[in-house]
This record gives sequence, structure tokens and C-alpha cells, in this order.
Amino acid sequence: MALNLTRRKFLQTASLAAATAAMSGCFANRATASTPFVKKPFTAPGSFADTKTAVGGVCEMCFWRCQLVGKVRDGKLVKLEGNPKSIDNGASICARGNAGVKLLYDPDRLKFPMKNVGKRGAPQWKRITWDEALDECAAKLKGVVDKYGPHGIAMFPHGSSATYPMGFFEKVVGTPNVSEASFFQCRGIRDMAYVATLDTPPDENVDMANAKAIMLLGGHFGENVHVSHVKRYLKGLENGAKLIVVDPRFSASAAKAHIWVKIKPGTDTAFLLAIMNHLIKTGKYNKAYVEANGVGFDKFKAGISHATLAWAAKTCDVPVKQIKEVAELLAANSPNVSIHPGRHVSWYGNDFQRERSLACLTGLLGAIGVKGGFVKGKGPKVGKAGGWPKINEEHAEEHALHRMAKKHPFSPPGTPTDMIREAAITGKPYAIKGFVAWGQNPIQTIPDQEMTIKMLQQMDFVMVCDIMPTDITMYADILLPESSYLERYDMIKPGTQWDLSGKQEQYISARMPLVSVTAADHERKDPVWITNEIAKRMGLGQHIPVQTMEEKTNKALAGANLSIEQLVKEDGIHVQPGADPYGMVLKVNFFSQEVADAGFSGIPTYIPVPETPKGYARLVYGRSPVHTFNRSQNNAWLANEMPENPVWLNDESAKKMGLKDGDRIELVNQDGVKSQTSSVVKVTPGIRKDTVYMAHGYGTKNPAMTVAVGKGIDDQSLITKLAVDPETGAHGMRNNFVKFVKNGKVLNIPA
Ligand SMILES: Nc1nc2c(c(=O)[nH]1)N[C@H]1C(S)=C(S)[C@@H](COP(=O)(O)OP(=O)(O)OC[C@H]3O[C@@H](n4cnc5c(=O)[nH]c(N)nc54)[C@H](O)[C@@H]3O)O[C@H]1N2
Ligand SMILES: Nc1nc2c(c(=O)[nH]1)N[C@H]1C(S)=C(S)[C@@H](COP(=O)(O)OP(=O)(O)OC[C@H]3O[C@@H](n4cnc5c(=O)[nH]c(N)nc54)[C@H](O)[C@@H]3O)O[C@H]1N2
Ligand code: SF4
Ligand SMILES: [Mo]
Repeated sequence: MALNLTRRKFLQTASLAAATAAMSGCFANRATASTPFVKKPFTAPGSFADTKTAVGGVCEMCFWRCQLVGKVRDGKLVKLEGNPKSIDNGASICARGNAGVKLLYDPDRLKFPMKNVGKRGAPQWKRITWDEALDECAAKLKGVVDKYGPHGIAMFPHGSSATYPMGFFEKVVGTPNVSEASFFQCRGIRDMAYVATLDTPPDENVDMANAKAIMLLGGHFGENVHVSHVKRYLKGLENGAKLIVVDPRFSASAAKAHIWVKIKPGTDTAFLLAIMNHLIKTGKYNKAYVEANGVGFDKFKAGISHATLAWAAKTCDVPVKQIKEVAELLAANSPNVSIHPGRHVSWYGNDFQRERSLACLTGLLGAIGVKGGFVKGKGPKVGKAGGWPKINEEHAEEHALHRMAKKHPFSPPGTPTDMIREAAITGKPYAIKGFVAWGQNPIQTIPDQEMTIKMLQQMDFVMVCDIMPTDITMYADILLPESSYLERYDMIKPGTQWDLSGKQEQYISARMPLVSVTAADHERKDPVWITNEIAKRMGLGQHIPVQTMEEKTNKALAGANLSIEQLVKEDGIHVQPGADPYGMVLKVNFFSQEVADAGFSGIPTYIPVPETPKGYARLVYGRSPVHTFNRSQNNAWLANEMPENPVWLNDESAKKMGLKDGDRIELVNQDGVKSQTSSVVKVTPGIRKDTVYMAHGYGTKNPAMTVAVGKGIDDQSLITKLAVDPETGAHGMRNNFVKFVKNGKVLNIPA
């Protein structure tokens, strides 16, 4: 009772303070967030000694959200560093994090609200006022809702700035047609498969730092860069962990591996089933854990007994000896093994079963709640803030396309992308006529660009809120410029740490502006302001939960007895004692009745992928260590590091094709779609003959991205054949095949 009262009082004080702060700033540009400086600057090296240190930065060059400080000289941000107080990334940040400075001052950034007076896809921009832009967005979106219902709107969000508007569209407007890139093209399958198997989504931070063995499927750490994640992985290797990397390509991780399994793409589930079958047959699994916590183990055991080493060797094109070696190595180090759950897992359309297999293997080894295994660090409690009331959520649920069609019962939150696109194009089972992209670039993020463009062209209205003129902005009717992550209050980043320092600690950081957004040459605004202004104009202003980003931040911090002011006093990060991450026991659904009842295989099953047609190789993709998807392509510093994406080709194949390293080429896929831009070949023994590889995110088409336009090849433009994972409705994107084109001549790839 007393605590509740105190908390309530605290909340009232916090929102009062925030309201006062908002009032005092209401005549200036609304986004005039003051920069919190520390009184005694952190030691700054060399020429940065004359700078002031701004604290409270949280990076969003990618979604790992490392904690930053900014070096500011004469009001200008000149350098970013890891916040030395961070127990997560520490003082380290990656190349992309560093280059945030260049994004902030990129002359190509969106500056003013714009109206497209040309065509979608071939825009002609006219600068308009915020009032004009907001009036038009609200009127058009309301028009769609009035005519077609709330489900007539689709929203494609991604990133921290999109969470507030997403709440508005889902809960207040009431549309289910929200497709988040992080779920449907990234990790949604993984999370749902682990929940079906272990009752909880995985923490990517499997305890690699304390593992005796680590296994990665795909997972190309070093190219996939998330600072504290990579630190854990490297610490594990430093401590002597044995590394198994399963990848058709000699990735940065494969280069560090004790065993590199050069697997045939798409066959990983067969590989995992054979390992599990071998461990069971030879009695080398964790019987104690399985007996105590296994569900449906006998069914599972019988159901995978066909998966012999010889079968998998043939299916996966891997020697029997090597599969056995991997199984024995895992068994010898069990239970202290990190079976990494992966992150980008939307691969082939058979991915739910692979992710279930990974979770089952974790359980079979008893690698749960133990050092080196599947653990979940307990983070600190923070308050919820900026949550919209559930005015129309019921309407949304009733109109969710996958529920109406009784499909994809394991869909992650939102609606499967493909169902939204289909409905929009066919008008069935209902019309979708209003489109909002907020922090997502669906042109390069979602397979089958032609379908995406068709969907956009049939809309009555398209609104895009972004910071850079990426390709999706070319399809906007109204384009809204947002302030960047370095200029706004935004989100809370809590976390936990036990493996790097050995101390069990938790932290709470909040994104604060490192520089002021106000300037004469632009009119960027933050997502709370933009969303609220649209809500008011749609006649929904009475539901607005917070007035400003600062209020939202303070409210969330109040849940941890903190405030912005207090956090600044603590140099931007509050650190408190943590909790023991070990000891967790989870039951393991080896056979899942729930999955079986939904009409799928309740025992993890390998579903074969389409074979590579003669003359082609399978196109797979991954990360450039110095870029984040497409979003960083215009960053001059990063573009300088890797201006285009070389296409990896097996050296023996290259020789037969007459291609040399560095030759300029184009690609053409199985549907005759040719890349609109070119790149160079990287000739290497480090890739299978049936596979070619390139980094994702290149090949920008928008001339407004003056650094990036036309550089490298857009992998997505060649992914015309898509797969949909039946359990989740998420996309599979690696069932496309390409040939090389040199000087206009199509070159077959030898088998
Ligand atoms: N072919 C292929 N497709 C893929 C992938 C792949 O590897 N290959 N990867 C998949 C994965 S794992 C993911 S997570 C997704 C990523 O998908 P996206 O998130 O769509 O990828 P980005 O290219 O980063 O595009 C994000 C957009 O947000 C904008 N943006 C950046 N910061 C802000 C901000 O603060 N506010 C606003 N309003 N906008 C901002 C950027 O300018 C850009 O237009 O793509 C998926 N799709
Ligand atoms: N620098 C940088 N780091 C990033 C990002 C970024 O944009 N830039 N994005 C972040 C995000 S959102 C995500 S989701 C992650 C994604 O990063 P990951 O989760 O590591 O992505 P994967 O698709 O698992 O890994 C790509 C690797 O899979 C291999 N591969 C292709 N097909 C197969 C197959 O059939 N089987 C196996 N075993 N391997 C295969 C490819 O050769 C490649 O080496 O990266 C994150 N980190
Ligand atoms: S990993 Fe790099 S880009 Fe991602 S949040 Fe950290 S510093 Fe920023
Ligand atoms: Mo992702």
C-alpha cells in the first residue's frame, strides 16, 4: 500500500515536471531537447580535449543499442564513443556506431515535410509546412478508415521511433495489418519456435563467454556485429571454447572455427536431426535432464530414428565423419554448450522446424540454466510509458488476416507480411488502402519487389516517416522528416551483465539527445510529436498518453525510481546489483502436442528446399561489418570502407567460367530478373560451388541518396521467388538462383 502510494506520487511528480518542461519550450521548435552534459568530462584523448561530453546517447545505427557519449564542440557533435560507464558495450563501439556523426550531418538527410506532386516511384517533391503535411496525412488516413474500416490501413514499422506510432495504429485506430521487419523478415520464427519448445523466447546472449563449446548455424559473428554479443563470443573463444560453424561459406566465424561444416544450403534441419538421433542411439545425451524435463521424448526418439548419419551426410553434402565429430564434441562438453539460436532466421520457408530442432538439441544436452548454456539474464524493472489505451484492439484482432484464414497459428505479433500484401492487391478478404512506413524500407527488406510496388501503387494514400531518402521514400505521397537517435529523447535501454566482468549487474540507460535538433536549415520532429499531431487531427486526441518524448522517458524511468535528471547525475547509466542467471529449469517439448494439433509435425522435421537448377547457384546473403542493411549506405565514412558488395564465387567455378577476382559483373535470376546495377566478383575457395553470396542492403535506386545510389547490387531485387514459413507466416528468402553476366554475356555456373 505504502509502496504503491509512493510510486503513484513519484509518477505524478515526474509527469508534472515533464509537463512544466514542455510548457516552457512550447514557443520554440518543439523538438528543442536540451543536451545533458556531465559536469566533469570523461578524459578525452588528443584533439578532443577541448570538447564537452554529452551523456545519455544510445546508438541506433543498428538495434543492439550500445550506450554512447558524444564529444561536442561549439554545439556540434564531433565524435561518438562508448560510454565508459557502460557494463554492456563498455567504451567500445563498432564502425557503424562511430559513423553516427556522419549520419547526423549528412546533407542528404530529410529536412522538411514534402508532398509528392509527381508519381509514386518517380516523385517530384514540393516543400510544405508541417500543418499542411499533418492535415493531409490525418484527412487521408481518416478517409481510409471511414470508407474501409480501421483494417484498411497497413503499417510497416521498424526501430525504436516506430513503437509509439505503432501503438496508436494498432490500439487506437485498430488495424491488425502491422508487419514489423524484426519479426517477419528476421527473428519472429525463432522466438515462436522456442516458445513452442521451451516456453520462452531465447536470449541471443546464450552464455558463450562461459561455454566449453559453441555452435553457430549461419550466425556470422564478426560480419554480424553487435558489440557486447561479439565480446561474449570472443571471450568464450579466448577461454578455450571449441567453435563449430555451420555455413556454406567460409565466414568470419568459420575462420575461427575448430570445425567448419560446409553445409548444403537449406539442409540444416537434417544435420541437426542426425546429431540428435546419434546422441540418443549412443546414449550420449543428458538423460537426467531429459527424464526430468522432457515432454514427448519417446515419440521424438522414434520420430527422428530415420535420421541416420548416412542420410544426413547425403542430404547435407557433409561427410558422415564430420557430423559424428560435431555430435561427439557437443556431447563431450555438455551441458556447458552454447547452441546459438540465431537471429536472422527467415531463410527457406522451412525455418520453424529448424529452430525447433535447435531448441530440442539444447534440451537434449541439458544445456539450460547452466554455465555456457541457454540462460536468461534477469534485467532490471522499468516502468511502461507512452502506451496507448486499447480503444479498438478488439476490432484489430477480429480482422487479423491469418486468423480469418485460419493460417499461420504461430505468427509472431502483427500480421504476416505476405497476407497484407495479397489482401491489398486482390482486395480480398478486404481492401487495404492506406499505407504507413515508419523506420522500415520495405522495398529492400521484403522479397518480391514487384509485389510490394503493386501493393503501394494501389493505395489511396502512402505516408512515410524516415530520416534518409531511402528507396521507400520514393513511393510516399507525404514524406515526414524525423529527428535522429542522436537528437531525441526516446527509449529506455535496460540490460544485464554477468559474464564479461564476472559481476552480476543490471543497468538502465535512456536515450537522450547528444546535440540539439534545432537549426535554421531543417524542421525535423520527433515521433511523439508527429503521432500526437496526427491523432488530434484524426479526432483521436483524447487518447494521447504522453505529450512529449521527455515525459515518456521520465514516466518509464519513474518505474525504476529514476528520472532523466538522476540519470544524468549518474553519467547516463544507472547500475545496480544483478541476479544469478543460472539455475533456470525449463521443460522441453521434444514432441509438441500444440504444434501437432495445429496441423504441423509435432516432431521436428526436415522439409527439403527446391534444388538448384542447372547452370545456376543459390543466392545467399548476409551482413557487411561496416553497414546496417540499406540504412547506412549513404554514410560517407562507411561507404568509403565498403562501397559495393563483392559477389562471392567458388574459385574452381570462376576458372571454368573465365572470371577473375575483381571482374565487373551483373546477375540474372531464375525468373530472368537482372540486377539493375553491377558489382565485382570475389573469387574464393571459401564458398560452395552451388552457392553465391553477397552482403545485403546495396544497390540503392533513389538518386537523392547521392553517396549510395547505384553502388553494388541489391540482393532483394533478385529475390523474386519467395517462401512463406507455414507455421509462422514469416518470409524465406534464400530459394533464388542466379547466373553471372559479364559484358552482356550470360555465364552458366558449372555444377
Ligand atoms: N534480402 C534480404 N532481406 C532482408 C535481410 C537480408 O539480409 N536480406 N535482412 C532482414 C532483417 S534481419 C531485417 S532486421 C530487416 C531490416 O529491415 P529495415 O529496418 O527495413 O532495414 P533498413 O535498411 O535499416 O531500413 C530502415 C529504414 O528506416 C530508416 N530510419 C533509420 N533511422 C530512423 C529513425 O530514427 N526514424 C525513422 N522514422 N526512420 C529511420 C532508414 O533510413 C530506412 O529507410 O531486413 C530484412 N530483410
Ligand atoms: N554489421 C552488421 N551487423 C548486424 C546487422 C547489420 O546490418 N550489419 N544486422 C543485425 C540484424 S538485425 C540481424 S538479424 C543479424 C543477422 O545476422 P545472422 O543472424 O548472423 O544472420 P544469418 O542469416 O544467420 O547469417 C548469414 C550467414 O548465413 C550463411 N548461410 C546462408 N545459407 C545458409 C544455410 O542454409 N545454412 C547455414 N548454416 N548457413 C547459411 C551465410 O553464408 C552467412 O554467412 O545481424 C545483426 N548484426
Ligand atoms: S553494435 Fe555498433 S551500430 Fe549497433 S548499436 Fe552498437 S555501436 Fe551502434
Ligand atoms: Mo534483423
